[in-house]
Amino acid sequence: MKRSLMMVMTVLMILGTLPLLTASAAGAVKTPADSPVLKDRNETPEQHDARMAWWREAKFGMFIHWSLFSQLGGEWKGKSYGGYAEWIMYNAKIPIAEYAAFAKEFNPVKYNAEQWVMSAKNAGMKYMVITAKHHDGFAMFKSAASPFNIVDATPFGRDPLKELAEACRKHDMKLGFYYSQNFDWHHPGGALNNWDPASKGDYDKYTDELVIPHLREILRNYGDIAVLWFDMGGGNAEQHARIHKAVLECNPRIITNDRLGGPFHGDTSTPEQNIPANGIPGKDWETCMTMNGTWGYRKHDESWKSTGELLRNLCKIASKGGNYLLNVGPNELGEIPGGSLERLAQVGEWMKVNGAAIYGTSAAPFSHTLSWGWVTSKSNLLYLCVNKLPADRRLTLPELTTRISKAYFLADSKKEPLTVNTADNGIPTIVVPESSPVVFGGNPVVIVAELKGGPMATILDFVFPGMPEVAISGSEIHVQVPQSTDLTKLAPTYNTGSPLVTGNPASGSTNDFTKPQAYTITAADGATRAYRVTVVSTPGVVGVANPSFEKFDFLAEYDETLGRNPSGATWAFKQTKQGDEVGINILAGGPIHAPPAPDGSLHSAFIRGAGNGISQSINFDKGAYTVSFNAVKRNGYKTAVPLTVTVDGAPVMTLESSQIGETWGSYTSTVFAVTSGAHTLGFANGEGDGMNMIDNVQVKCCR
Ligand code: FHN
Repeated sequence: MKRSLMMVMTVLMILGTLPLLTASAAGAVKTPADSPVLKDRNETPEQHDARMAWWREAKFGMFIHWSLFSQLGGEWKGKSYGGYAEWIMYNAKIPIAEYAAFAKEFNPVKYNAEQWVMSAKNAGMKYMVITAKHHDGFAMFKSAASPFNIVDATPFGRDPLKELAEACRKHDMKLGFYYSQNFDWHHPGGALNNWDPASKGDYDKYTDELVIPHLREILRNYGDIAVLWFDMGGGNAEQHARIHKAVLECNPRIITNDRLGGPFHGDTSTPEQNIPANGIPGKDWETCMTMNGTWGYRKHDESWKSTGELLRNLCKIASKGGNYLLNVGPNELGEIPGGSLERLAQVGEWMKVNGAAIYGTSAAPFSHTLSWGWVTSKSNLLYLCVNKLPADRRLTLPELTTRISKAYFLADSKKEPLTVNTADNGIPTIVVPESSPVVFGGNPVVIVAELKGGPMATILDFVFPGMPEVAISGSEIHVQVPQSTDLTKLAPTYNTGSPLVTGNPASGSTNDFTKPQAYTITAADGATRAYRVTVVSTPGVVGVANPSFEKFDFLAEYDETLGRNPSGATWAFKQTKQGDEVGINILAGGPIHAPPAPDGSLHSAFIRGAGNGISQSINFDKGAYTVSFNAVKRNGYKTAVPLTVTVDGAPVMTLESSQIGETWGSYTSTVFAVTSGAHTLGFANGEGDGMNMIDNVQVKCCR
C-alpha cells in the first residue's frame, strides 16, 4: 500500500545562495551570545539559561483573566457585547464612574485559591499567570497606589493574589502576574480610553505614580514571583526603561515577556491564539490561548475547544519548542467555569501518562512537519505524538539520521518493543501492529523512540529559488515553484544539517528539473538513502508569501524580524501611531519578474491599528499584476476602519470595514499595470476606532 505519509514544509530561499533558515530549532533553546534578549539584563548565555531553566522544563501553564469584567460576563444593560468579554468597558464605552461602581457588587465569595491551584496542578500545569491588573485598571490586589483595588473597593475585602501566592507555595506551583502597563481605561493618563474625559491625564505621571508603585507592590508583597507578563506595549523608551529598572530592582531573576515595548525584548515571545508554524528559533516562546472564545468570563460562551484539540495544541507547541499558557476566565463568584474544569481534568489524565513527552522537551530536530503528528525530543529520546495513524500503520521519520534502537508506547510500562525497520530506503520507520491495544483517533498517542545516540540530524534541506513548497512522502520529494521558474536552471542548495552527512549532487549545482532528479545521501551512520525530487510549477504565481507566517507578536519582535532581513531589501517601516503596531517580515527580497524569469520575491507583511501603514518599494518587470492578501478585523476591537492598498500612492483596492471579516479572509486587488522598475506597494488602515490586520501578501502577475 502506498504510504500516506505526506509532510509539507515551506523552506526559505534567499536568492539561491544565502543560508537556509531552518524551520524548527534543534535541541533546547540556546541563547546565542549576540542575542538581543541578553542585552535586557546584560547576561551571559549561561546566566540566562540558568534563569530560564524552570520555565523550559515546565512547558504548560495556566493563564487566568479575572477582574471586575467578570462581574459583567460580557453583558451590560441587558445587551451582550461581542469581542473579548474583558473588553466590555471599552466595547460598550462604559463611563469610568459607572464601571467603577460594579466594584461594590463584586463579591467572589466562592473564590478558593487552593482549588484553582489544584485544578492547574492536576491538569499537569506547572505555573500560573493571573491578571493583577487588566486594561480596566482594576487592581486585584491590595494597593496603596490607588483605591481602585479589590481590597478597598469591594465588599469582598480579601486579597486574592495573596491567597493564590500562598496556595502556589504550598503546592509547588510557580506564580506569575499579568500587568497591563499601557492600556488603563480607569486611571487618568492610562492609554486607550477615548470616550470618558475623566481618563485624560499625563502618561508620565500615570507611569510613575501608578504603574511603577503597582509593580513594586506585586513584586514585593507576594513572595517569589516567577513571571511578570506585560501586555500591550506603548509609551516611550524612557518610560519603558523606568519600568524595567523598577522591576529588576524588585526581582532581578524574574522572567518577563516581550510586551513591555521599547528596546526591551523580554525573555519570552508571546504569540497569541496561534502557534508559529516554525516555532521561534533561538528564543523562548509561549503561545497563550483561550479555551473558549474569550479571555475574561462570558456568561453564555460554551464554544469550548475539545480536550483533544487542547492536547494537540500542547503537543504541537512542544514539538516546535514552545510553552502553552492556557487560559481560564473565572466568573463573578470566583469559580472557574465547569467547561474549563472538565477539560483541565481530562488533560491531566493524559498528562499523567504522557507528561514525559512534554516536560523539559525540546523542539524536534526536524525541519519538516509530519502529517501523522508531532515529535518532541529529550537527550537520546524522541517522543512521537501520533495524531492520525496512517492507513499503513507506518510512522516514518525521513529526516532522522540516527538509528532507532527501540520503540514502545509511552503508556506501556513493560515497554513491549514495536517493530522498527529501515526497509523504506533506509528511512527509519516504526510499525504499529494491527493488534495494537492502543486506540488511535482520539487524544494523541505517544510512542517513544530510543535512539542509538549520535546526532539526530536533519538531512533533508533542499532549497530552491523562489520560495517553493517542499512536500516529502517517504523518499519522494515534491517541490512547488512559481510558474515563471526556468526548470532547466534550478540551482538547489543542499544543507545536511550535519557535517558528517554527504550528498549528491553538491550544494548549488545546477540541475535540469524538467524531469525528476535522483539524490543519494550518505547519513552519519553510513547508510545511504535515495531520494527522487520532482519539481512542479504553480500557474500564475510569481511571488508566494510564506503561508505559515504567523507572527502577530509585539513591537520587540518586529525589530528582530527586520533584523533578520536576509536580502538587504529596503522595506519601509513606518509606525504612525504610538501604541499600535505595524511590521513587515521579509522572507526574500529582490525583484518581481514577469515570466519567464525566475522569481525571487515574496512578501509577508502585517499592519495592525488604525492609522497605521506600511509601504515597500519593489522592482517590477513591466506587466500587469494583482496583489492578494489575507485580512481580518482584530478580535476584541470595535473596528470601523477601512483598509486601502496602493501602488505608487494610487488605490488599487479599498476595503470598507464592513467588507472585512472577523475571521481571516482572502482579498485580491484590481489588476494594475506597471512599467519596469521600482514601484511602491502600500497598505494602510484608515483613521478611526479600530484595527485591521493583514498577512500573506502575494504579488501575482499576468492577470
Ligand atoms: O487585550 C488583551 C486581551 O484582553 C488579553 O489579555 C490578551 C492575552 O494575551 N492580551 C491582549 C491582547 O493582545
